[in-house]
Amino acid sequence: MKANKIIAAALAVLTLGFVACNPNGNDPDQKLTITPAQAEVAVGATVQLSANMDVTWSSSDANIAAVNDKGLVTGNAKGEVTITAKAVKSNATATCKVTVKEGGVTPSSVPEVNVADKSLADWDALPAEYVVSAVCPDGASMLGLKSVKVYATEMYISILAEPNFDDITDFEWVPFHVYIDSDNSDQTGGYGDEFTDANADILCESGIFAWDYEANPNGPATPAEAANAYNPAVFKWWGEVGGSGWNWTDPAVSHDASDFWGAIIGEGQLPVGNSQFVDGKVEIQLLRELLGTVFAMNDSEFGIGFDIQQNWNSVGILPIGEDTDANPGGHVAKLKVKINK
Ligand SMILES: [Ca+2]
Ligand SMILES: [Ca+2]
Repeated sequence: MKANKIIAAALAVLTLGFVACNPNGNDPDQKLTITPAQAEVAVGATVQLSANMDVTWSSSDANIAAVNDKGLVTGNAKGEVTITAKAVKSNATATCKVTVKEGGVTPSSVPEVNVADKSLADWDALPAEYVVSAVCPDGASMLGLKSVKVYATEMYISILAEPNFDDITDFEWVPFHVYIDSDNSDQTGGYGDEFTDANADILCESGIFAWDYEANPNGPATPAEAANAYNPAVFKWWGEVGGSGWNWTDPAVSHDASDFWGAIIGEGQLPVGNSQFVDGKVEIQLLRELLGTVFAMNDSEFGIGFDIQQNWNSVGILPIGEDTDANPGGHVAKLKVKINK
């Protein structure tokens, strides 16, 4: 696929550029992240932060919000603080902006998925009417994705994806693409290559598995060893409405190669997403609130679809139907997700 070759070329160029200053390459396993990336708490209430490694926690102003050694933040007075996590084994730091609101603010009753708990039980507790699923039929043209579930709130898009490890065997870099019709409109967006509705406005691109060369010089023994933080580069559709192919960037920002890293943020910069690998599945959370600072977002419903790649070729698409003479490729429209709020 042409788009993949261009992405691969851009990756190769950027990899060369980064080698000199980053001996670890682009290995996101080494990157400290906090979940959630930002939070709100009422005076007298608490909110739990999590980090993806052992850290110490500190607050920029404990009079406004204090944090304990487990990442539990307590709101003390109206205001804003920065909570900093510092990695025990390195000097890496990551921050979370916490806004404390005055008492009387009722804590949101909307449940969120937790992508730092090494558990999928939280999915069972979500309101079923807001959880959308797709399962790959046996007769599909591509079997690399067994199933996905999607759940969205005003803050997050949460995704549970199950790769098919018969098709995913080379863990050097396994791209997982998320295509979002953010405004729920066929009058904007494009990319009809893998779905019948060519209306995607946003493309999120990152790997869900990447081989950590330092930890596993001979290659990962298991998918868990290759599991990779999903912090995507985010691209905007700028081809013709309803078009196909590689038209993902923002010409209003720039035309140069650096823009291939996305319309708003790129890999390894501001956290857009987070993820964990549990029981053969990948739990991903995208910060919908942050996407909304750049993209038009429908506030009640949106469309979403996915592909997974092996050696830069798509081997799985969801949703997908059976591959038939009437519908070669079995392409279908993206899933529709209602936002719980
Ligand atoms: Ca979970
Ligand atoms: Ca659209």
